[in-house]
This record gives sequence, structure tokens and C-alpha cells, in this order.
Amino acid sequence: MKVALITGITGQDGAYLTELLLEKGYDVHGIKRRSSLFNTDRIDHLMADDHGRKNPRLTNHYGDLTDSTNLIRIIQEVQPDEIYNLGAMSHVKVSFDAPEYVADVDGVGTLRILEAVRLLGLTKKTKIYQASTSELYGLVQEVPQRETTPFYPRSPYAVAKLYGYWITVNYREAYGMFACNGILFNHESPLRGETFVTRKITRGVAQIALGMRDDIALGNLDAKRDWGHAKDYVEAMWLILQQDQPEDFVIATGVTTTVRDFVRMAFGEVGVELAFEGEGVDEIGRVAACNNPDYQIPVGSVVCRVDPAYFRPTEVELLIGDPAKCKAKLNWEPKHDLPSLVKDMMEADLDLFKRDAYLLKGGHKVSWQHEQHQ
Ligand code: NDP
Ligand code: GDR
Repeated sequence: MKVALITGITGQDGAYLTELLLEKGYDVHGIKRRSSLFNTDRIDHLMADDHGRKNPRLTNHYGDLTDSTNLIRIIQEVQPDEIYNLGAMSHVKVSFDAPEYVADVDGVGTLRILEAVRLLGLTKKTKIYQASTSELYGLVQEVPQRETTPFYPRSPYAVAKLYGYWITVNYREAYGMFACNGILFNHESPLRGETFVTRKITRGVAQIALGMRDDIALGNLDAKRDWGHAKDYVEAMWLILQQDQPEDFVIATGVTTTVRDFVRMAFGEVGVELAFEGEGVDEIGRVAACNNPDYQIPVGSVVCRVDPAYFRPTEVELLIGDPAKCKAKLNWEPKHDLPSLVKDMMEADLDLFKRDAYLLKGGHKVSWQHEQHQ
């Protein structure tokens, strides 16, 4: 039985990857941070059965990527065959507010994992997956972006990940380690963090459709992203570590879409047709037609607007990945396209907020009313 260690197990990808590896018969260990609130919502269903009996094949360890001592101790105890380094402060806009912390976690954190494996003498046993990102491409140098496209990072997050990328390559070349970068383009799901744009949109549209709010405020509607489904992308992570030779791979769909069109598609799921008017900070999205009797949103109402608070000091305008290498070598192709992703996320958020809509009607408060978005 193989043993895997996942940093960032409580995040979106950590949850889907844990599910996948358990299905494949792995013993899974995760590193989670101590938090004053429970932070294992995404993996609770995997940690214990309906009767509260602990899953013997899933073990969590308290730890942090800023602390070498606990990383060394955990890796020594677990003796993993595979490490998936998914832990990171992963929000691009927030990285401008906490640049030094992000350098420490996302950049030096990767070094700490690699160095722990080397110091413990596990270089021949333990394969390492590093969660690299399409944000490395930043300012457009070439489209579609592929493994050989030059990097031009545009945020403290991307600069920290650039260090993570190269230190992974360096440990592979210097010490012969099986250490690989997956350069993953944006991937989303019903488990996506609430402050990333797709989830912010699907949650907002669900709340508007259920009569719980009037509109959503967003930043740059012109940004283009190559969006896939997280479920497909964790499969690619696993495949990268099953190859004969350690290599770096772009994982993408090859299709790009604007944030504005994602908003249109999400509203389309509740039968609303949007018309955008105005430009820049004056742009608004207005209901042109509402064709679903379950969700009555008045024609003419403004349901989407732009708030410059969500603009970034430097933006990544266009991402579109070339999946040729992952198709050819990993035989990986996404099972979901963008319409099925939007549908999946909208259905989940409509389900989620139906209960809250009921509570609000009864005069109760619900927690999301006080949320701060980014
Ligand atoms: P999430 O933000 O959902 O999850 C991040 C995880 O990292 C959480 O488990 C979080 O713990 C943990 N974490 C944060 N800080 C630390 C720390 N100091 N020490 C240990 N763990 C920490 O990200 P995703 O699941 O979406 O992404 C997974 C990885 O892939 C990240 O590295 C991200 O940068 C990268 N990536 C993501 C892409 C995407 O589109 N989703 C695309 C390309 C790369 P907690 O729950 O306590 O906050
Ligand atoms: P990104 O994802 O920065 O690509 O990083 P995000 O969803 O945050 O932004 C995508 C694009 O949408 C624009 N945008 C907004 N973004 C947010 N968060 N909130 C808004 O209100 C909003 N309005 C418009 C952004 O400006 C941007 O252009 C994600 C993360 O998962 C990273 O960890 C990962 O490395 C990359 O994807 C690939």
C-alpha cells in the first residue's frame, strides 16, 4: 500500500486529491494548521463514517509550512512514497497585503519540504509534486502558454511560486530527486474558496436568485482565464508522479473565457439573460430577460457592478494553456468543460442557500451577510 502526504489537505485540491488517493488504495496523511475554528469541512466526510468511526487510512498531523522542525518530524514519521505540496496562501490579491508571509509559505515552504526529504535520506524513496501555477506566466509573453513559455510573475504570490518552481527543478537536477511541477491553470469546483471570482459569482447569483441580495460587486471583468474542474486536475497531479521520469507539465483546458462571460453563464443557470452596459468602473450588468418561474428577478434590475476595490495593483489579463504535453504523455484530458463546471457550481450553491433563504424569511440572521470579499 502506498503512503501519500498532502500539505494543504484542508483546501479545495487537498480534499479532491484525498478522495482520489483513498479510492486508489493509498494511506493518506495530511498536514493541517491549527485554527481557532474547525477548518476540515471539506474533508470531514472522508475522516470518519456516518457513525463517527475514524477512517484508519486518513491521518492528519498539525503542522505549518513555515516550521521546518514539524515538517521534518512528520515526514520522518510518515515515510511517504509521495508528497503533494499543495499548502499555500493561494489568493493573488491578498498576497499584495502579506507579501513577506507569502514568500515564506509559498516560496521557502517548498524548500523546507525538499530539504526535509533530502536530510532524512528519502531522495530515492519519496516523489514530490509541487503545486505550481499559470500565474507564473503573468504578463503575456506567448499564447497559448506552454512548458517552455518564459515566466513574468505579476504578484507577490506568483513571485513566491516562481521560487517554488525553480527550487523544485534545482533539487531534481542537483540530487536526482523525483520532484515535479504541475503548472496548473485555474481550476474551480463547489469546494472553491468563497473569495475566488468563480465561487464569488456562483454564490452571489444563487443568493440573488433566492431573493437574498440585490447584486454582486466585482473587479476586472475583462480578465480571461482558462478554467477547469478541480476534480479533473487532481487526477493530473497523481499522473505526474506515476511517470517513469520526473518532468514538469502544464495542465489546462486550452479554452479561455472572460470573467464577464462567466457571470453571464452563471446567471444563465437561473434563467436570467444579462445585458452589460457602460465601461470600466461604470460598467453594470442588467437583467434583460428572466425565463425561470422559480427565480423571479425583475427585468431591468442591476445585478452586477464593478467596484475598483477588487482591482489588483498589477493584473494578469490573459491565461490560456496548451495541454498538448499532458495529453500526449499523461494521456490526460478534462472530463468537464466550462458549461458543466458552471452548472455543477450553481447547483451546489443554490442547494446551499435554500436553507438560508428560509431562515431569512423567518427573520433570522445568516453568517454570510457579514462576509468580506476580495
Ligand atoms: P486553497 O486556498 O483552497 O488551499 C490552500 C491550503 O493550504 C489550505 O489547506 C490551507 O490551510 C493551506 N495552508 C495555507 N497556509 C499554510 C501554511 N502556512 N502551512 C500549511 N498549510 C497552509 O488552494 P487550492 O486548493 O485551490 O490550491 C492548492 C494549491 O495549488 C495551492 O498551492 C495553490 O497556490 C495552487 N494552485 C491552485 C490553482 C487553482 O486554480 N485552484 C491553480 C494553480 C495552482 P487552511 O485551510 O488552514 O487555510
Ligand atoms: P486568480 O483567481 O487570481 O486567477 O488565481 P481569482 O479567481 O482570484 O481571479 C481571477 C480573475 O478574476 C478577476 N476578478 C476578481 N477576482 C476576485 N478574486 N474577486 C473579484 O471580485 C474579482 N473580479 C474580477 C481577477 O482580477 C482575476 O483576473 C487563482 C488562485 O487559485 C491561484 O492560487 C492560482 O495559482 C491561479 O488561480 C491559477
